[in-house]
Amino acid sequence: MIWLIAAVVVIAAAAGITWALTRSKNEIGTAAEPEVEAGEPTEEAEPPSATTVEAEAAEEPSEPEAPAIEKPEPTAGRLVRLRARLSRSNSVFGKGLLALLSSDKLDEEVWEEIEDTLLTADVGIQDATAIVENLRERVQVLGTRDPAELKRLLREELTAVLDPDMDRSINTTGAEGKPAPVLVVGVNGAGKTTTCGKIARVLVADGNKVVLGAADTFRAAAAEQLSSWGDRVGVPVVRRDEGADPASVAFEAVKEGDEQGADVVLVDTAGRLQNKAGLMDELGKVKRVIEKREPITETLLIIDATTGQNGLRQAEVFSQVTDVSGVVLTKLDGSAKGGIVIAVQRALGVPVKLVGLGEGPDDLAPFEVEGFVDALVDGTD
Ligand SMILES: Nc1nc2c(ncn2[C@@H]2O[C@H](COP(=O)(O)OP(=O)(O)OP(=O)(O)O)[C@@H](O)[C@H]2O)c(=O)[nH]1
Ligand SMILES: [Mg+2]
Repeated sequence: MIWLIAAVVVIAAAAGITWALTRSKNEIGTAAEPEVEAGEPTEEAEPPSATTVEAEAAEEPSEPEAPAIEKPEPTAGRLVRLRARLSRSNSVFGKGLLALLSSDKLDEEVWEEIEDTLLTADVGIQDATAIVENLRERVQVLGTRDPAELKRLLREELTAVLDPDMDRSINTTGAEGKPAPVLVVGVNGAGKTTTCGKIARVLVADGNKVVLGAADTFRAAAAEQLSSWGDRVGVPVVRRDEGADPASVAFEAVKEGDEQGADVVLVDTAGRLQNKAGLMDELGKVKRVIEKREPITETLLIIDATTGQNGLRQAEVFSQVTDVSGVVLTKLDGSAKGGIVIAVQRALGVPVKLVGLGEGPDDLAPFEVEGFVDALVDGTD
């Protein structure tokens, strides 16, 4: 009798595994996943031999080992949730400006200080001058010294310069029945691979079928890093050995995406090579080769916000070889200054679409002008 009960327990556990696997397979909609291979249902469902039963029966009935597919957080309201992460230096900047604007006497010297504060916060010279000119004129016309009114004016000027009408959506709509290739570029260490992983999570959470392409073949660890992001949300990663041609990996990824009926193929690239010209040639080739199969719907340039104006100059080179359609500003939770958002948009003429606010898997938020300006002006805590 005991044998019979034990056998039933084992068969029930095996059935549990089978169910969990099938369920997660449907949820993520991918074909061959390493997690799926790990537990072939047919083998598990074999009637257990007496010895197996004995071993199993001696142990506590164990939980079925379902693959650890994570459920990412929804993106709505992320900027609000992560607002406290925005570097404290940003709220210091907002408060500093307000204090200056509320000075007893708004003379030439104070206006210069206001401009300096904007420049120190990484707002480029063109916008810093424009903000000061506009504020100055409006303060004079209104003749106001009311702090609430001054705050409103500052908020309006910062909002205007950030251009709230720019389209900040990520285009992930491919041609009819074809995957949308999204290319991710940027200098080394900017956060490309991490951002690919974070975006994949968001896409999966929104019900998209995603394939990742590890076109950074410069370091073996790069593909490994991307795979670990993919594994967490059950997204397959197309990768080749270190030193393989990045363009062919990118091509293979799009092909794989097409064959698997994926909605989006995210292609991670290298940020460093022996020399800059080589890297740019390579990126140009990656772009051309992908487009032999499908037009790229979005090219995201990843910029580390903490590198300020200097990082911006380096990033500009990338926009010369790829048609950058959006910027992801990472590490805004670090020592970055808020004004860099303004400078980036001005220099590149493309919108900041997403912001990275931490190393955690869901620490990526859609950039919203209003929420960002509120955080600057009202502080982050
Ligand atoms: N604090 C913080 N760290 C981040 C953010 N985004 C990325 N990082 C960290 O930045 C480091 C570099 O990120 P990667 O994604 O490896 O950068 P990469 O551009 O792929 O680098 P290469 O492949 O070497 O060119 C990692 O330690 C990330 O965890 C962010 O928004 N905030
Ligand atoms: Mg990388």
